[in-house]
Amino acid sequence: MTVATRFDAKDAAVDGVVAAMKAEGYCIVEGMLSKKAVKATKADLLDILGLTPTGRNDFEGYKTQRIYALFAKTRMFDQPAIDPLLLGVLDQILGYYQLSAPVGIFIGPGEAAQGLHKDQSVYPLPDDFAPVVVNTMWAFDDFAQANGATRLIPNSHKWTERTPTAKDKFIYAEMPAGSVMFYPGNAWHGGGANTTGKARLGVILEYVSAWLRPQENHVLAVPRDVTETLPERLQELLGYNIFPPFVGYVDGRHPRRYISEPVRRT
Ligand SMILES: O=C(O)CCC(=O)C(=O)O
Repeated sequence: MTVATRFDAKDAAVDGVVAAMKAEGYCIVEGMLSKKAVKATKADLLDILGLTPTGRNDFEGYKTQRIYALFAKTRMFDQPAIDPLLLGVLDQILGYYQLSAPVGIFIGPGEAAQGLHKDQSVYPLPDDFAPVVVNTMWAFDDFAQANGATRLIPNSHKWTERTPTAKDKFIYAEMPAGSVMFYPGNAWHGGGANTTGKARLGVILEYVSAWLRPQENHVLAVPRDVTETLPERLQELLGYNIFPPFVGYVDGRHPRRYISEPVRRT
């Protein structure tokens, strides 16, 4: 059965996105952000990029800038990170989850293609393990093959004991600014080469099952006085939550209680 892998946000439903991710290993939803939100977010990120170094290795990209500790640096993702469509997809695929790696990725002119990888290979799990990571790539420029649109091998999320070869065909996540590509952590993908003269801005909001450690330690990255001001669901996604029954407790209690209340020592 073929499923749709591209929707307009106004027609996108959780079941359709999950079906595409399960069948093909990705789903693109156009128009998740308004033109106004794209413009405002991009302006904020460009300010941050003014203070952000280029990458230190092939994976980060020597001509690419990456904004880590995103929730310490901008408020523009507080709502996108808890978007109802996104949370609905995460509820179905992961159940209990946290933010793992929220990262701005500005692929500069002349950058080479990033090596193909599976996001969940950072965890020592068998190849045929169920998805423990769901990633979303948010476009703040029109993504095209030429400017480094993410490349992904459809169906590769079903592979076990197999790695990509030169014969495998990619799709390029070509999509207008304001779109989002959803993909599971076991799909082979990577940033594309940028052969244009302009950098490409995207942001990944990557989530991981709550029984695993997130890639970035948000409890240290995001100052406590900032966390106090955030929506409760976002606080939970930044680590102030448990995996039932009590993984992640603090002093025997739910971590939410300690956002504004330090642990008593006596
Ligand atoms: O920038 C992209 O298109 C993808 C980046 C990526 O997959 C990563 O850095 O893990």
